[in-house]
Amino acid sequence: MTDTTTTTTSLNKFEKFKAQKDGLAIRDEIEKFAALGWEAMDETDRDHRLKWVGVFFRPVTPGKFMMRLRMPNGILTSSQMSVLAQVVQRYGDDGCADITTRQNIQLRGIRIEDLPDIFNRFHAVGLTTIQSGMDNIRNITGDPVAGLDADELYDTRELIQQIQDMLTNKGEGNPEFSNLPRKFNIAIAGGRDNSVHAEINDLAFVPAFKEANGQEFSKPPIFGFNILVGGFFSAKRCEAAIPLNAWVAPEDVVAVCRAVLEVFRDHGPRANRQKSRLMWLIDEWGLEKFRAEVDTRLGKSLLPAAAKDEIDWEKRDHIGVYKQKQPGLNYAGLNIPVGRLYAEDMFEIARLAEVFGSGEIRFTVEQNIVIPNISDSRLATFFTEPLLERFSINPGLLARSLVSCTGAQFCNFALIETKNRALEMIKALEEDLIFTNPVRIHWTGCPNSCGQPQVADIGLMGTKTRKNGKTLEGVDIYMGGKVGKDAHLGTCVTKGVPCEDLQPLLQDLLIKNFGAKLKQEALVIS
Ligand code: SRM
Ligand code: SF4
Repeated sequence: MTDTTTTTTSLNKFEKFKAQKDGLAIRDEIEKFAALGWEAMDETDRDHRLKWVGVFFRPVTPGKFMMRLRMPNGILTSSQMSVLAQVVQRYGDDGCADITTRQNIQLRGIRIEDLPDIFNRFHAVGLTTIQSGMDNIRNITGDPVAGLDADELYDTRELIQQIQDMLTNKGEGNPEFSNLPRKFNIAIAGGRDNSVHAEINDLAFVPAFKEANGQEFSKPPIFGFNILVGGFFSAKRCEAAIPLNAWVAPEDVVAVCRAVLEVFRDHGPRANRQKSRLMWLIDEWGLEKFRAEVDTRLGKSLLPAAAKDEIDWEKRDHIGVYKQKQPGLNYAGLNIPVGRLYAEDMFEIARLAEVFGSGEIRFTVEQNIVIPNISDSRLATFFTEPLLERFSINPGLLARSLVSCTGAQFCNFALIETKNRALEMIKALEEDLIFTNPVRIHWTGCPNSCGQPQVADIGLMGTKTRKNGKTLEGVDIYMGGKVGKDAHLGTCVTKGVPCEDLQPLLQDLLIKNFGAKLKQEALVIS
């Protein structure tokens, strides 16, 4: 039976331009655009279709583009990092990079005339930006300590690479998945602490053991994943992912991703972009029909979910130095304030990874980095590296958990400036208060929620607010986000606080709800 959802509804303007020319067609036009220059380009190509190759026109800084990479499982090599550094270095003060909330990196200041050269350089070191924006599948997140953590249940690295290779045709571009109804997020958790925020992805896999079937009780339980579907944030609606009531063995995960995406691609609602994410299709069909359609595409029935999953730890932030499962080796988590890097930083990180580790670098969804494979004997020298003064392995308890989206500096959706404001606020709060535990504060510049305020202890979402007859930058405050075991989303508790009045209010919240103490009081008591 053919579903009529996509054929009977009218198309929005995005669907129209996608139908006129597939975004991936842009791959063959880069040389032409480079010669033409950004001002003479067709606007739809420039503002939208370039995102299919990860190139984002920035109306805030016209002519200076952003490039979004793909970093499966958040892993890159020191030579890749050096190439990224070289690219931003050529733009002087305009060039910088941001580690993103999807374990990924974005470069800034990019000139369109340089794209052919940049793509050649990326190709030479195995980097790709393909299908990283617009109606494509975003960077696939995995455990940042996959393969290093003695307690891990599954090393997510290879599986995530396989999924990316399937979805992007090994980074060259895959027209099968270049016209989804909307963006799509996939995550795989490999440990017990849900390091990927599984609950906020359209499709997520969480570790779960399944009893061997009826006749085989004597056999040990089999490792696999329970599947979650439909998690997403948008300006109009935010939902945690729900169980699909299905379990999958690791060897079938790639096929399940393909099946779910085919269903979404062919049946997902396309009329209204505010109602196009996967959950809207699940709402329309009901979970049973959705699951049955996935089974059909898969060519077999998914097994029912395992009775429980294995997420039973609090979420770790990996900041600091930790023993690896490999004897004599350690990984170091460095705090990168709000994920912002400059060329010199990137060269230095690449050097540290080469000199002290194995040349590998990893990103976390908290916008920090991990350098693995540092031997015990090299640790003492590693600790003396000047870069650790800026990118600390032992930062303040607010600084270590701070996350911020791009905000008004580069993003035209932003209602407020975020990154610099977030840093200044943390500095001021840490000056006045003493903390006993980290408090996770996430800033996001608008209701699109790229900075995930709903997963934070305190989430700050940019808004415009009024005070004394004036319109000011303000925030809506979210609280109650729980990550790791029993993850659930926080909700809005206060609306429209002017940014200029925020510091005392946050101070109060931190004292009342998170055990912070005023430094002066602590001194008097002691
Ligand atoms: Fe996002 C759009 C930045 C993670 C929800 N996001 C944008 C754009 C592309 C808008 C634009 O063109 O300016 C932002 C680019 C600004 C810039 O110059 O950097 C942008 N999003 C980001 C990043 C860089 C935030 C960060 O500082 O880390 C993250 C990049 C991730 C990556 O590597 O791919 C980023 N965005 C997210 C997340 C978090 C996540 O995935 O865990 C979300 C919420 C989760 C979700 O998508 O369900 C998110 N971004 C959005 C939305 C709302 C989606 C919706 O369904 O309505 C938009 C707007 C849109 O797509 O229409 C958006
Ligand atoms: Fe831009 Fe809004 Fe996303 Fe921040 S949350 S990066 S301001 S779209």
